[in-house]
Amino acid sequence: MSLRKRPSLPGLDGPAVLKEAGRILETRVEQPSRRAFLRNSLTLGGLAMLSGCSLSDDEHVEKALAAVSRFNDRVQGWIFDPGKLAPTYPESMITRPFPFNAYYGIDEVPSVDEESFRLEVTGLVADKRRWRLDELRAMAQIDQVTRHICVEGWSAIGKWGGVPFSSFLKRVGADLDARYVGFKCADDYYTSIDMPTALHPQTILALSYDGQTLPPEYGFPMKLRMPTKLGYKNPKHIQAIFVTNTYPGGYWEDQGYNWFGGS
Ligand SMILES: Nc1nc2c(c(=O)[nH]1)N[C@H]1C(S)=C(S)[C@@H](COP(=O)(O)O)O[C@H]1N2
Ligand SMILES: [Mo]
Repeated sequence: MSLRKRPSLPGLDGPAVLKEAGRILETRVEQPSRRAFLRNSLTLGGLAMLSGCSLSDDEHVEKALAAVSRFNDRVQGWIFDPGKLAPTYPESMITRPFPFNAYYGIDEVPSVDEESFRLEVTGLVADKRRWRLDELRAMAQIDQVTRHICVEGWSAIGKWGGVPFSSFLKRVGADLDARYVGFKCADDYYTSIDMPTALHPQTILALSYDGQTLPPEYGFPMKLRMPTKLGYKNPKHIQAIFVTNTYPGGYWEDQGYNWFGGS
């Protein structure tokens, strides 16, 4: 890492401090106390301050950011409490109209044909049968009013209904000890989540929005709705679900967004 020393902090060997900080943080990850560990959570600014250096060129800043992001994934995965529920709201607080967002405009929303649609389920699952939409609708449904938070600076409250994702994973005989569940979407979007979040009681394979069939712009035929994760982790237009131990990444995650993406 090329680091420019700050003249105001003489006597500090930046690279050595950085290396030492990294070593301490790595060992802390393995320690049992999550609370103690949280106090040592790190930001890039903190890293630069700690080292008495300014991160000077873009490539090295990128590398440092990627390292901090991977580190934060581990912290977030570690402190995620599978029993803790995200807030829910009364229906009177639903945001109307609910905002649309995608990496393209609303005129390019994919149209999926209900009759020919089959959900693909692959990877570490016992039953790789494809699912018709009405078969999913025949499973027990729940609904919830929760807040969707987008990193682009808006949030909105909506009501989604569908199959608890944990029921679906159990039904297809998924390996619940696998690390990841990945999603491929009709618009080429893709993302993946950790298994503890997949099994969280508020994670639903959503088939409806506000009591009606999920409209095209909000993700027909189905989206994964997780109030414990930021907007970009909630895939719309899901076509394929796979269970894997190989890190699948994601559309925004591969461009630098934090993979865990907790909200
Ligand atoms: N298939 C697909 N899913 C996606 C996206 C997308 O572009 N394509 N965008 C994500 C982002 S960044 C957000 S904020 C939400 C927006 O969901 P909404 O249109 O229901 O508000 O969808 C997420 N899921
Ligand atoms: Mo978003």
